[in-house]
Amino acid sequence: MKVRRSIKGGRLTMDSHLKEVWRNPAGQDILKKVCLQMNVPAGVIVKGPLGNLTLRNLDKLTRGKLSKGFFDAFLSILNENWEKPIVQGRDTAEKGEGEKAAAPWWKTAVFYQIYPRSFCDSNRDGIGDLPGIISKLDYLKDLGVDALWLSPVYDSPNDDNGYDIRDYQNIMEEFGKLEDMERFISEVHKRGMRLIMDLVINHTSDEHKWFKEALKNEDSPYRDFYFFKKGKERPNNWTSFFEGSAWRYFEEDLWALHLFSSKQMDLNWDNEALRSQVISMIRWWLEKGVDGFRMDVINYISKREGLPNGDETIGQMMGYTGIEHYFYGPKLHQYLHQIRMEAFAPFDAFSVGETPGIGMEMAKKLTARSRQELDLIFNFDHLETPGHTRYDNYRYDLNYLKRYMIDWMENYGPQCHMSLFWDNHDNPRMISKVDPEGLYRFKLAKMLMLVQLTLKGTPFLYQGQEIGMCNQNFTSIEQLRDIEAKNRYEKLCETMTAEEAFLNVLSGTRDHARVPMQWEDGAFGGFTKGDSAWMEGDGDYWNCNVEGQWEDDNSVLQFTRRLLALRREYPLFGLGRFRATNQSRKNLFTYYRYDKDTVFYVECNLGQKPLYVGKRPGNFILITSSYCQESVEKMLKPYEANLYRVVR
Ligand code: ISL
Ligand code: CA
Repeated sequence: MKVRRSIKGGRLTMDSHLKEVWRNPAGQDILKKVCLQMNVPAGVIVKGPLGNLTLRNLDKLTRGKLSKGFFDAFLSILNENWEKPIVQGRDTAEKGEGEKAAAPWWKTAVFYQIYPRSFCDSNRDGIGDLPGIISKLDYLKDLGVDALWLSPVYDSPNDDNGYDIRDYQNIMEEFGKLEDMERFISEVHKRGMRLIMDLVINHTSDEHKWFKEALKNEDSPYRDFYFFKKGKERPNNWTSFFEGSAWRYFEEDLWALHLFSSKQMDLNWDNEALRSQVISMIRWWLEKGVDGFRMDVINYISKREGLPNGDETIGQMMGYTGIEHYFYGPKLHQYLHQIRMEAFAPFDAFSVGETPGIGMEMAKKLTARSRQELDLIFNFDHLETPGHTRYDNYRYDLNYLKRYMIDWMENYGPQCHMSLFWDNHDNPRMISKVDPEGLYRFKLAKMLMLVQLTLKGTPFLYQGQEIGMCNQNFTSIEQLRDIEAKNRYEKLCETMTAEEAFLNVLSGTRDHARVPMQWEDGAFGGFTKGDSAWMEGDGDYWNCNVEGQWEDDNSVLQFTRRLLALRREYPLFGLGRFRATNQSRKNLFTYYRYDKDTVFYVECNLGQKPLYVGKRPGNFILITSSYCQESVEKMLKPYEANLYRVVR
């Protein structure tokens, strides 16, 4: 068969040049990712002679190492997304200075994520709950955050701590009742804050009534809400994020798809009735006054038709087989736009999509105002340095974070807005990845806080970050609760000793971030007044807790509070311009944030060795420092971070 040459009609083929692939948003993101892993500057492809290679040449050069499946999948994704990337400044929805007047609230807001199971227990059963959270709202208000993101509180059998929903319109018994949720919404609003809920709509629990009906009755309209397949063999080779095949066997040759745990069944978004039921459910919550949603793995909702086998090479590279068929699926943009128009827009609700694997160009398409899909996205490329995964035991080099952030600050475009986060409920604590021994724990916590709160975008703090909570010294698998960690441990035990398996799991377990919040230096850190907690950490609350830090002006907590107050006073932190200096100097991260009236300057030592910096001009007025006093000797101390105001 003769293949059409090049990009005629927008289509890319095996005869397209890498230069042309680069012009395609998905193509650019994927090439960037490959280059990053190979430690080759991506510019080589656009500018250098490599850009003239065709995909067919590449195939020959790699001597078939990249399979046909690899190129097929690559080309499908590219051709589903042939439109030009969003060009900076061309978005008509908002531009330059005019943007400030019209900027939506979330562009200058700071969010705080609450993991309800571990925040505060009100009834002594050892499990955090809604009344417990309500009792801490004054604290959050005093801290100075603008909005809360609440991880799932819906009715759930708790296979994955609430990310497996049984009933979207009810509350998990352990957390309270629907009335508690309504009271929570109104108490948040009373304090002038906003609230977003977690929306898990890629999958439901296998105990959801739709799934139960579908399983029981072949002719049920709910059958097509999920991916059921009949046959002796597994329908394809996709793997689950939580180990093993992504297919669960039910009796009589019946299989159903689950990308996560075997109790989290994937929903079929190609079914129109499913879409409309989910949309009504979202509206039901918005009518209750919720201000928006964080949308769980939302980029996985559109699966490629026919659910083709995943390419084994990609599977090995990414750690999961099949991912190329759903991480940026053919109808993703269409479904997001539908949800936006039918559910979010009428309420002017805010949305942040959790989108693992999405690169910058795809992100532009997902968040450009004019396209009406998502407001913000969370991707995770900054959480590990190139070549590492969450389960590697390594030291994170902050110079990578610097490069990554400068790239996004400069290239994401004025019409797009970034989410800024270091920690969440799915990852070990950032300060522990950078400084595993904790030698400079609180200094580092302050530096990272300063960076997070002064870059352009919308910061999301995770509970405990404001006091510098860090990873836990878990000593046995029995202490862990997370299904991902437990499944991984079992799997690893097949090929290594229990000790080795535990050490591997220890590096990456999500439980580091899920231990109870450390409120005071008493039993269970004040999280519960009962005699047990659903999960226990290593007793770190004795030396790191809210109560102690509240009294201490030099604490991470008070430092955070001051920065939050400053951020409130100056919308330029969310909206203004960014200019990095000293870009090529290792361990030195410096930048200006400014608008037409005000200029701030941030200066950080990203390492543990003292770092020489030039003399600051006299018109740099120190606003705050991660040390009690800034270094005067032109040397920055370990992880020293200073914020200046520049007076003209
Ligand atoms: O951590 C990952 C891979 O190493 C991710 O795939 C992670 O599972 C992904 O970010 C999805 O997370 C979200 O959906 C999961 C849930 O377990 C997580 O807590 C949630 O944040 C399934 O609902
Ligand atoms: Ca409780």
